[in-house]
Amino acid sequence: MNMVKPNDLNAFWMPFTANRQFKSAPRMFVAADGMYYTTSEGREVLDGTAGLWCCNAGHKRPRIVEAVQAQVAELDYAPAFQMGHPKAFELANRLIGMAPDHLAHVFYTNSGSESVETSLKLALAYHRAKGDGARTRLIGRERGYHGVNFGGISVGGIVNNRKVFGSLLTGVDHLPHTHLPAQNAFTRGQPDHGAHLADELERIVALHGPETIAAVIVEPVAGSTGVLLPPKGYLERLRELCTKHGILLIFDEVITGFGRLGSAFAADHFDVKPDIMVTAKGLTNGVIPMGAVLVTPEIHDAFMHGPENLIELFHGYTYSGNPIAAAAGLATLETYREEGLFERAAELAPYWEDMLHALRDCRHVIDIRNIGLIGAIELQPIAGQPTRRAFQAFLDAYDRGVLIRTTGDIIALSPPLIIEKAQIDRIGETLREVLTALE
Ligand code: PXG
Repeated sequence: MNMVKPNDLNAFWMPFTANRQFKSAPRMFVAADGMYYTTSEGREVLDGTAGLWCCNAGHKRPRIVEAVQAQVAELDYAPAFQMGHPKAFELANRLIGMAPDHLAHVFYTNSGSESVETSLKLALAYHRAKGDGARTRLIGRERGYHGVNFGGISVGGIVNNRKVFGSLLTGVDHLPHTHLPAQNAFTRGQPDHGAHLADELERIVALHGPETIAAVIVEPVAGSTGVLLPPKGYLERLRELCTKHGILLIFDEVITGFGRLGSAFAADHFDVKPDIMVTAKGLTNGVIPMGAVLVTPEIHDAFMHGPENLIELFHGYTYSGNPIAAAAGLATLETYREEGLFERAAELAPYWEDMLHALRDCRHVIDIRNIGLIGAIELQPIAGQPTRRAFQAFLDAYDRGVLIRTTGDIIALSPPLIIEKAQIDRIGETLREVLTALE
């Protein structure tokens, strides 16, 4: 038997992490409260990223803590197939109550990745249920992030997430990304240029024939790829074209959902109606894994045929609608409502925008982008060493007590919606110090 010390870091192969770098100088969080993490050395670190875009109400929120504690003591697990428990239904109703009016049914998953797979499978099965089974093609977008499972990386467009994993799904095509720095750099909010990129869908439709295309999936605001905002008019145009050609439009709202843009969902913010909405993360404030896919009555009802005692959709997870996740979800939505956190995000957004754009004169900065409580600062990469400069900024900010995220040479920020103005100032001051000292 291998003798492994309890504090040996070797056994855990960490996800999306520079494992060898981490294990040579570990960064460990041992507690969290409100806007702050506590490190294993007892240092406080201001959370500029809501964990990984998920703790929208901040940390250790009493209502959520109590709900999870009570639920685990009352009903720990109920079979997800052919059995139910009340909170999963209650949460579905709450979700439908806060979602755009045209969405009426909820399918539960355990993560953003599973929500994406579920949405793609639903799109294919829906067309087939309607007798339109030739619609099998899925359209994603360059630089899109839709989680890490095979469907998601197939429609996704982040090269490193795809290239070593084989041939992926067949029958997938991609829209161009919408990042046009030459025209749009340093735009506050949605950029003016690029709506025409949605018309590329016409080209893809012409190439394959509209009757072969099941769905288009996009992030309303692309997060993981480094915060790319939809140009003005772009999402509206995509919606028009999908409707025109009988293609389902899927919004992946894993990061834009639950208040990040200052409204419940990006679909509300942009006033564009997707046929399917993919969510996770902020649904439970990151406390328990859970995702939810919201669909229209048309999609749901297309399956509700045939003998009543037969299963209508052969899809689901052991933990779909898990009681503890459902309890966490209910308490989370109640926390958002009670504290008016989505409105708070909308109110803070201009202050947030000013903090970010004040960094324009800092060294290395080549673009700044923002919307709601999301921000991105793009740095000039060090020649021949992409990602190195931003990663150093991440380490330096952490040493100075502020948690940021980096992707490529882009600093991405997405603080909990409970952030105070003084904490926004602190993020700005810390970034200025970091960028000034950065090689
Ligand atoms: N879709 C979108 C749009 C996402 O942003 C997923 C799907 C997958 O969710 P899961 O729960 O399977 O991880 C995501 C996840 C970052 C970062 O810092 C972003 C994500 C995850 C981790 C880090 O950009 N997004």
